[in-house]
Amino acid sequence: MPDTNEYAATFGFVDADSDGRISAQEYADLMHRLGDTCTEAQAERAIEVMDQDGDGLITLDEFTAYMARAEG
Ligand SMILES: [Ca+2]
Ligand SMILES: [Ca+2]
Repeated sequence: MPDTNEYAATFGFVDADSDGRISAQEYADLMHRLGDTCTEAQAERAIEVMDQDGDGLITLDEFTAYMARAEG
């Protein structure tokens, strides 16, 4: 059973404007805050990988599903 509360906390950290969705811009901003370089194209690619309904935004459900898969 994955720890969904932990995923929710991480999601909230990335979701800077707290609208319940992670955009490519928010992802890129996070990478920059972490001291990583991340181009807009790289951020969009990362979002694409997690995005299940193709709206270009990551919901908590999509994020949790991705994290659960990533952790096997
Ligand atoms: Ca957001
Ligand atoms: Ca989506």
